[in-house]
Amino acid sequence: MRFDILTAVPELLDSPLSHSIMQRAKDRGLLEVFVHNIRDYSHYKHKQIDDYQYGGGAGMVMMIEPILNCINVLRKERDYDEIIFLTPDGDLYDQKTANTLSLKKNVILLCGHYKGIDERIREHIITKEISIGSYVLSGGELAAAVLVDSIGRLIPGVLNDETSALSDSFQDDLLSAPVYTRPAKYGDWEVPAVLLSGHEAKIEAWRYEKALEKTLERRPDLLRKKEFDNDLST
Ligand code: 6GU
Repeated sequence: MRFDILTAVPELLDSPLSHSIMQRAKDRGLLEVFVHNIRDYSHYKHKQIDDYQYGGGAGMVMMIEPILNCINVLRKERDYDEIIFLTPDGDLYDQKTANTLSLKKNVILLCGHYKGIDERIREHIITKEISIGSYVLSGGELAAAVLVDSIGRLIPGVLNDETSALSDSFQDDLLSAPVYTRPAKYGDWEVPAVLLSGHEAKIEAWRYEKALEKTLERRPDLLRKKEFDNDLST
């Protein structure tokens, strides 16, 4: 899978996608990430990329031309399945969207900045608008990194144990059960006995119960969604 990320601040994306699982995915040739500086595609004086908004008001707006120049250079080389704009007023991102996007081949991520981008880019070029949560970031770069990470790890072969993505929180609309490692006893902090029992069925049942408990306590909305999804499939 290939991501092309368009940004006015490419430095923000240097590190988050170059370690751990993301770096391994790149090394294995399963994930490619290219970061493009929108400024390099500006033909205006001083490589200008934004301007005052029509109608007045505070905040600069990113202009059509540098963004479109960059996208057109990329589109000449390959077809893109999605051109996504990261914006706080986009559709709320979730695991289901990550799963869907992990099946795509070429995706452009456009990071907004300042007051926003010229609406005509959104109208005519963008295929999907995504927000990663109900709060405001200074720009779309951190959100783009969140997308690449959450989607990249779903590509077959990226995770070492193929099943581990399946037992992630949210993958089955349940939060994860607690986990423990050595030592079995740390002062008077003890690992639940069932996990030391070697009884696989009991361990599985315990984990499911704990996952249900935690979900009920912290995210009852996920259980209602799960019930609803089950009703639809029966
Ligand atoms: Cl995608 N961008 C910005 N600037 N803020 C956000 C966001 C995106 N998602 C949540 N807040």
